[in-house]
Amino acid sequence: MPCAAPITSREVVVSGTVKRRHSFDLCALMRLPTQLTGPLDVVCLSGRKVRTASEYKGVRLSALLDIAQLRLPHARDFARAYVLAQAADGYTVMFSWHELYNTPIGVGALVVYERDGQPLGDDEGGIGLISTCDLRVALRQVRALKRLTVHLAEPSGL
Ligand SMILES: Nc1nc2c(c(=O)[nH]1)N[C@H]1C(S)=C(S)[C@@H](COP(=O)(O)O)O[C@H]1N2
Ligand SMILES: [Mo]
Repeated sequence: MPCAAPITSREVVVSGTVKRRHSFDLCALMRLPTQLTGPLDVVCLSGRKVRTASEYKGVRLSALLDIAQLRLPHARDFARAYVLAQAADGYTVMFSWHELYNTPIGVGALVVYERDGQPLGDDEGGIGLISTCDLRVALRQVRALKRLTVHLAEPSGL
């Protein structure tokens, strides 16, 4: 029986409510300022340890958003902006603008392409995402990151 191909990503598209839709392949990511995580336990909500890594290398998620630039009807609308990070298998996690730009979470939210000095292979998803300041890192660790889509939450209409 043939093996299923692993889900993998070689390019991340930033779209949605942005001024300039942008796609970043590995070369484009590697040209941006890099950030290293330091040692990290990747733990799921259940407490199960998925892996221990001595270091991931990547670029800040907010750096990609800065390049694409949010498209805001009113300046204050950043307060209701959020980003969906989506994987090749449909796995989706969310970051709010405030988390990324107004809390320490943003400093540790990285689009990653290397672990422990080795490129993330196709069997490990290629390009991924990790949020190192989360309490349980495995959940917002996205394998095979394909899309970052910016949205604006609907105001209440009051
Ligand atoms: N693309 C993708 N990423 C994912 C998931 C998934 O189903 N698909 N599951 C998450 C959960 S719940 C866990 S525990 C970890 C498992 O890590 P691993 O798939 O890198 O081993 O991946 C996270 N990232
Ligand atoms: Mo998990």
